[in-house]
Parts: sequence; C-alpha cells; structure tokens
Amino acid sequence: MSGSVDLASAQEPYAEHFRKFEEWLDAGRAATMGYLPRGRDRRRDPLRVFPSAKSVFCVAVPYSAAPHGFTDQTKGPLLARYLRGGDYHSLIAERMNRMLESVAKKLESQGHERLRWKTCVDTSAVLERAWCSLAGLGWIGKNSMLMHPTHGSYLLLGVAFLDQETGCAPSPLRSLCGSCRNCLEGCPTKALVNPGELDANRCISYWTLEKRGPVKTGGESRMAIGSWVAGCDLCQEACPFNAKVTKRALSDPTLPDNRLVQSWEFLLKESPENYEIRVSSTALNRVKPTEWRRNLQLAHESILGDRNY
Ligand code: B12
Ligand code: SF4
Ligand code: SF4
Repeated sequence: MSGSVDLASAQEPYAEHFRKFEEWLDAGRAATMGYLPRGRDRRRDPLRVFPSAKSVFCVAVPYSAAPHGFTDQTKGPLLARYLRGGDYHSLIAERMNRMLESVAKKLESQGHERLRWKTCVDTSAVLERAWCSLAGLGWIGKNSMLMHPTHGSYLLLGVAFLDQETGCAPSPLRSLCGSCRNCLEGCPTKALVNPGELDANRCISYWTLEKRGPVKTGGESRMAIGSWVAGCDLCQEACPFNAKVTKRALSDPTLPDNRLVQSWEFLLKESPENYEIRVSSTALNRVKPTEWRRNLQLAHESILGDRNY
C-alpha cells in the first residue's frame, strides 16, 4: 500500500501528532531510548531532515502473520513476526527507491524537473506512523499501531520526503477501534497505559530489543516475558483486525522464511560469534550478543523456571 501527502496541507494535523509525541516524551515513556528526545526538533520540522521537502510518500508493507518460532514454549522461543526474513530497513528502502526512480524518470521524460527525495525506513528522526496515517494508509489503533481495515497491523512502514508536491491533502482513516480494548487488556505487563499510549518502561518489546544492560523486572513482569526473546506481538495478536490475516497466513502453503527459528538447545549453546554471523542479514542484527544472551536467559527462566544455561 502507498500514499502521499503535501507538507503544506498537513501542517495542522501533523502538529497534533507531534504534540502527542512531545507529551509522550515528557512523561518519560521513551525509557532509555535517548535518540527519541535527541531527534525532537527533526521530528517537529521535516525540513531539518530533508531541507527541500514539499511532500511525503509513504508505504505500508505487510509481513507474514504466522507465529515466528515455537508454539510449544518448552522447545524453543518466540520472535516478533516482523523479524522474519531479511533486514526490512534495506529491503523496503531499496523497493521505495526503485519506485521513486521510475516516477522521476517518467516526470523527466514529460519535461518536469528531476524529482529528488530522501528515504527513511526506521533510520531517521521521522514520525513514520503519523505520516503514514496522514497519507491515508490507516488509523492509529489503541495499541499505538498503524492499523488498516483489511491488512490489520502486521505492516512495516517506510517514508520518503520528496522535493515536489503531489497534490494530496491529509486523508487519515477513521478509527475502527470502537469500544474494543483487547490490546490494552491483552498486554501482560500493562504497558498500554492509555489508548494509543505505550510506556516503553513496561514493554517486553523494549526490554528485548532496545534496552541495554540488565532488565530489572521482578515477579510477575519477569514471568510475563514468557518465551519472547526478540520483540513481542501480544497486543497485535489480541486485535480482531489481525485475526483474518493470521488465518490467511496459517492456511498459506508457502513456507515462511524461518531462518531465525532455533531450539533452546541450539541457542543456549551457540557462541556469540556464530550468533552475529547468523543474524547479520536480518533485522535481529540490532540486538547485540550480550543482550541476546540476557534475553535467552530471561525467557528460558520464565518458561522453565530454572537456570540451566
Ligand atoms: C521507538 C519505537 C518503538 C518503541 C516504542 C513504541 C511506541 N509505541 O512508541 C518500542 C521498542 C516499544 C517499539 C515496539 C514495537 N515496534 Co517500533 N518503533 C519505534 C520507532 C523507532 C519510533 C516510534 C515513536 O516515535 N514512538 C513514540 C510515539 C509517541 O510515537 P508513535 O508510535 O509514532 O505514535 C504516534 C501515534 O501514537 C500518535 N497518536 C496516538 N494516538 C493518537 C490520537 C490522535 C488523535 C492523533 C492525532 C495521534 C495519535 O501520536 C504519535 C505521533 O504521531 C518507529 C519508527 C519510526 N521512526 O517512527 C518504530 C515502529 C513504530 N515500530 C514498529 C514495530 C513493527 C514495532 C513492534 C510491532 C515490534 C515488535 N513486534 O516487537 C512493537 C509494537 C509495540 C507497540 N504496540 O507499539 C513499526 C510500526 C508499524 C505499524 N504498523 O505501526 C515502526 C513504524 C517501524 C517501521 N518502520 O515499520 N517500537
Ligand atoms: S509489545 Fe507486548 S509488552 Fe509491549 S505493549 Fe504490546 S503486548 Fe504489551
Ligand atoms: S485490539 Fe481493539 S482497541 Fe486494540 S487496536 Fe485492535 S481494534 Fe483497536
């Protein structure tokens, strides 16, 4: 799915997104993710990211909704679904660049000025969900995900600032969450503190993907990690808009790319060097061997209640 929106016409609704972002930062919800407050001014003003920006081209790319890892927790761990396959940062950016290159050539052949752009796939100080929602690709669900009525939330986003206008005004989709609160209730650590507001300090995804050093969780929270070793999909699994996409994925005969799926036995014996080589072409490469080891230990202890590592 793709869409676009001009910066001039998006000013007012974008300011509302940015206000939410600032409130979130000021409430300490970003935990130790220092790059978020550091990029505050660039998120406020996209011209600081790409000085000639006039519009934003956005994509939302679905990924397999089939569980990623072992459903029998005693055999092996679970990983977030979005980590399946190659590293999405480069894959989506390359795809967007190819699309924009062909648009640029077409425009040039029609006598227009050469189009220039900057692609950002989780790599720059950009509020990707905000831009994708303003470009009409979905609404922001109570789990804070960009949601689409047919495709649910198992979507990865990409944004490119263009130096020409596309003539598109903001067209956010109306929220279809209604009175549902499944995601808030389904989060085992109560990290969704209000509809659309996630406190990273309490989130398994943050603990396993972003937090450096020890994860200080005790009792119930520690047990809530379950077999998640990288990311967490529970607030998405709880969502009725993902039920259909999951059913479709489970009945798809093509085998998903499960290169990261390994048993506890394999993982607990694996050397840090081997881990780095094994994950180098995937988005898991963001998790360094020390944190990976910590995640394995936390999850294994949470599932099997022992320290057999
Ligand atoms: C930091 C970060 C995290 C943090 C914090 C998540 C969070 N909810 O803020 C942690 C590590 C916890 C995380 C987890 C995940 N992440 Co993340 N993450 C990011 C990152 C780098 C920045 C997000 C950010 O700025 N957060 C701060 C909050 C305040 O901003 P926001 O999430 O954009 O929220 C906006 C809306 O909530 C909006 N809003 C909310 N309610 C309302 C109401 C109204 C009326 C309005 C106007 C606006 C509004 O205001 C905010 C500003 O626009 C983005 C990439 C990027 N550059 O944008 C990926 C990104 C958001 N993550 C992504 C993914 C896939 C995940 C996980 C699913 C991974 C996993 N399985 O573990 C989980 C999902 C957890 C969840 N429920 O959000 C995708 C989301 C795709 C989608 N469909 O939405 C992104 C866009 C990466 C990408 N390029 O695809 N992530
Ligand atoms: S990713 Fe997991 S821990 Fe974080 S808000 Fe969603 S369900 Fe809760
Ligand atoms: S679980 Fe319900 S409230 Fe949460 S995002 Fe999905 S529809 Fe919205």
